[in-house]
Amino acid sequence: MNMHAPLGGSETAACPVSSHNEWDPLEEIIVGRLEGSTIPSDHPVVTCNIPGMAARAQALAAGFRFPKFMVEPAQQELDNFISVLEQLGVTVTRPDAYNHKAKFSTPDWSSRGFCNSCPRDSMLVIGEEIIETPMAWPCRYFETHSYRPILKDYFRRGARWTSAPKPQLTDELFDPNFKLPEKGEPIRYILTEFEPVFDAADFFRCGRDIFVTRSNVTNAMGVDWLRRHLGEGYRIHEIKSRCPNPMHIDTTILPLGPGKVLINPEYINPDELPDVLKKWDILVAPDPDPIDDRILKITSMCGKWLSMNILMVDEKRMIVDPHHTNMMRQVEKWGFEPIPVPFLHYAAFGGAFHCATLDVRRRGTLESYF
Ligand code: ABU
Repeated sequence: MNMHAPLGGSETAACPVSSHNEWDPLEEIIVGRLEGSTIPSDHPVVTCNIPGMAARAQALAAGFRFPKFMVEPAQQELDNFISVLEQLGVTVTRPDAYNHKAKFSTPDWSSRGFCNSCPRDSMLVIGEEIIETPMAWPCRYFETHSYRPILKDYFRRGARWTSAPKPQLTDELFDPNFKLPEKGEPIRYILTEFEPVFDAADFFRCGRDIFVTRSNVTNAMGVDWLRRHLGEGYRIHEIKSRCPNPMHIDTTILPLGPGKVLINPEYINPDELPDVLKKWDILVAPDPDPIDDRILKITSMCGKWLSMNILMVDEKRMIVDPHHTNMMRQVEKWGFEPIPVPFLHYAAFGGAFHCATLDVRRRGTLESYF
């Protein structure tokens, strides 16, 4: 690995926001923050997606700050991750620290906040535009406020800045009879089609083609809103996932470069992929290495396939957790260069490398790969 190979260069785009896919050489990235993190609310749209033990523990402590024993090791991992990115020549931008415990309300409901550990969810970068997403978790309603200084700076320097319609998040959006599907039952979602909602992390970008999985935070109306907003220059393809509690595409399927897509064999049936993706090399993710540490197991907000939540630095180099030796070895066999960065404690705050970041600038142009 050449940690010091600079990724920037004389061809840097004039617009501070410019990113068309998940693999062009990375120039600037927003990395989340843990200060002020607050245990999310016990609203059904939250608890239906958190693994059993963590959901039960969190329901008891909703609205309290995350305890030090969870924050401190995750913070150390985050600091190291940032320093690796900087050594790779990437500009790292951070949101403001924010008091997520503060209570807020709309005319219909009130909540405390959550955290800004995962910028991947609340903002979607499409070329030179950055879109604040209409998120379905009430405790994330004002999450982008901690990024507003960054967004205003990008706007002043020429980026397009959009906010999707702010959802009402009233009871009509949530199916009161929702139950997670049992094995063999069809996948169903807690969301109705009352209004458009989506998290950016339910989408990935391959130039003019954008892929999405429906989930417990992204409904069909949300996908339609984005499709109509982006217009004819883009095609949005829906990917069918068998995940029983879907939330975010990046532990289900993720492109690693032009012509290469990593799939989770539990959730993706390659025969059911959109036709355009069937022409690509389908790289089947190896089994995740089990995590035996009891605390990590109990506190994780995520599933075992977080092993797939990697960040491409360019078409060859990727940031991977060294715990996931199966993944490290497999990607090497496929010709990639894994950069090991320990990050398991971050799962308690919602994700790993892809979730914890938002690649705002990658050196490259808008292409059609299909
Ligand atoms: N935020 C991505 C985590 C998804 C999962 O738990 O698999």
